[in-house]
Amino acid sequence: MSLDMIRSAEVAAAHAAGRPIVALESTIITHGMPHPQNVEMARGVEQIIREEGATPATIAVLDGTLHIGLEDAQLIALAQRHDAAKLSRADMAICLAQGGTGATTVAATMIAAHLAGIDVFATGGIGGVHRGAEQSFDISADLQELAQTPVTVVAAGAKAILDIPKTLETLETLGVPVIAYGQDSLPAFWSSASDIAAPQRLDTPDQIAASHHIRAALGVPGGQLIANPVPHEDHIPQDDIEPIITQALSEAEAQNITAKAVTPFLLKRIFELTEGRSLATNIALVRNNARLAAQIACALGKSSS
Ligand code: PSU
Ligand code: MN
Repeated sequence: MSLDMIRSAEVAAAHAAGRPIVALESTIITHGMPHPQNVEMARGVEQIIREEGATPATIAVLDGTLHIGLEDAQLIALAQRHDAAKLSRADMAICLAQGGTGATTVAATMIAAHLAGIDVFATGGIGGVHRGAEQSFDISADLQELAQTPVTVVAAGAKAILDIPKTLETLETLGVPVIAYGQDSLPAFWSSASDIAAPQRLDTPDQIAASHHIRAALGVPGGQLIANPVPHEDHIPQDDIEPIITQALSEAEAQNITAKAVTPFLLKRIFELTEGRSLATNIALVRNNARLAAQIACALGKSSS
């Protein structure tokens, strides 16, 4: 059985011409940010990718069809829905089979991007090992996906609500390269630096494109995680954000928030507790990641033949 996959007009034209394309996820739109900032972010990010000479492909499941690139009206409608499912690796086929509508997480977006021949994907922060995972066993499927699907993911590191050292250890076990862009320290989502040294460092889009190609030539499965620091003028120091994360985590525990609801709950509470500062930084870091992802996609195009 073949899968019905619809490319937006813009993505179809870029695909036919072999031009660089950058995938974008949709869970960040439906579950990561409030309306209307979510749709402003999504459209702004697409525009940055175009300005860098690549084509944006926001990925989602709409009424049982996998969309690679959304038309503007579809993006606007999705951003207003409150009933879109959060689709990870385990959920996507069921949503498609049932004719449902859902937004793709990092894991599901990687699967769809690879299927559509897209090598690079920009997001905010990946999911990872949650704090207290030794009790809850809550480890995002994003990590396993990075180990098996060959897409280069540009993020501002793992979301700082997570246990960053355990997330790094897990990625190391899975053989996923964690590459800080242009600095030695691992970025920590809202904060441009942390006291954790990044396992790897690269300084140019060309180097990242080269290592993407060499991994494929070596026959090593899986992707690479590019940890791109948020610009310093938009960053929130770790000392400012950490007490707020701690408070949001204790509220989540008191309210018995579990499984897929944890990340959206924490992002929303941190947004409220910082009076919007965390959201402004989240938007800034996604925009910064989109720019780098587009540069990597262009570099991959130059070096593919
Ligand atoms: N980046 C953001 N905001 C988000 C996400 C990423 O800036 O909301 C989403 C991604 O879709 C990621 C998901 O895959 O959060 C992780 O969810 P979980 O922890 O339930 O695996
Ligand atoms: Mn989880």
